[in-house]
Amino acid sequence: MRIVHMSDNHLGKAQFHLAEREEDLYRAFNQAIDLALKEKPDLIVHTGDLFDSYRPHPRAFVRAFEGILRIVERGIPIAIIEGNHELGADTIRKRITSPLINLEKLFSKIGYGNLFIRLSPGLKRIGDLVIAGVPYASRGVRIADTIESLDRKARGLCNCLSVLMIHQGVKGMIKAIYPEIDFSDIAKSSFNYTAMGHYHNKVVRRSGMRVFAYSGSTEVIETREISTYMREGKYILSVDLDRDGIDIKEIKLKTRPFILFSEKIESTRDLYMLIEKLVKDVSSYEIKPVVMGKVQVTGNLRAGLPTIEIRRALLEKSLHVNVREFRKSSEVEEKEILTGIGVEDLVRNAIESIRLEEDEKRLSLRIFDLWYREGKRGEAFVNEVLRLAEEE
Ligand SMILES: [Mn+2]
Repeated sequence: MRIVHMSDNHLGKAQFHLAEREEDLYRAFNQAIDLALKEKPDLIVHTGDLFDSYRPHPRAFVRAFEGILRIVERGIPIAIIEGNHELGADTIRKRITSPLINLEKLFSKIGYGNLFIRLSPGLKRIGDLVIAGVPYASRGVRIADTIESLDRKARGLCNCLSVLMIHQGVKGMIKAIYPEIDFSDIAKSSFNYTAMGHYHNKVVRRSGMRVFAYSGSTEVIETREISTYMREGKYILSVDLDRDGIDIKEIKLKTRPFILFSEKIESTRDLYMLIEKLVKDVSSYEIKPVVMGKVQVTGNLRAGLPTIEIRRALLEKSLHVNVREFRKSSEVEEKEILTGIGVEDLVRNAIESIRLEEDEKRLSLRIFDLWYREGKRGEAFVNEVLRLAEEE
């Protein structure tokens, strides 16, 4: 039995407000599907954040529909769960809504209701395989109980191989920026393969005969992914599931190159040496790269000169150039940029230091969570804040 695991396409996101980046994400999604189909899988599992927003632009919705149609038209089922990005408040109907519900209706209408499988949460038997899926649940909601109950039902259904799909930050699997559940919560279940979404870098962990894996996103979604992306790239996973064991093929996607740099500059000579190096680097790619960097200026170079000169030299051969200039090294800023960790603590400490009532502090943190961890922006953010205020 072969399944292909993919996740986190974030369709509709236009990184850096660039149409090209929106197209890049569609391209990566379609490439992932092409490569998945080549594997001739019995099933495709999608672990959430297909869309970047719970109210995606019709363009993103159509692209998603067209891509998934290519899967189901071949008679291949796709199982999917909601990620945090596709869950939001419908303030008129006073309920949580998701664009995956609309996709489900559409596929059902055109006769593919049996092949487009949304688990919310739920369980489904496909031949000799049982798949269970739990959509994203925010911190505080205990999903361990849901997993345990699905595990029990799966075992009751048949003596089959089984797959669990979740969209959570699992402590013990990732450098926990957002730990939401513990590894023990999933390890104590009996699923053969646990497919995970939410974390955008690939992580494959074996434990005896079982495998727990994040396939990672199909493109660079957040800038904090860049350094890992430059070393490893982006993937989908082709999983050969067998009674005797699990074989995993990591299939690399061909995605837009990124260049990340961090340099200290003392003189104009340093600056032009850096530019020369970057120009060479940028020119070595077939596809125009995105360049992100920071320069720490220590000498008496004119403020703004490095930024202007680097941009001018690279712009033609790059899709996007983002250079930040620092006069003094700021330890906090540096930490934040290098690791992406620490932001939550910084905000938490800041909120703690303000004279607020406990419930006000809690609400402030929840609002910060919505923005930082759950990725809610614009109207979605406002709707969620209104809902929270109503609850409190
Ligand atoms: Mn995601």
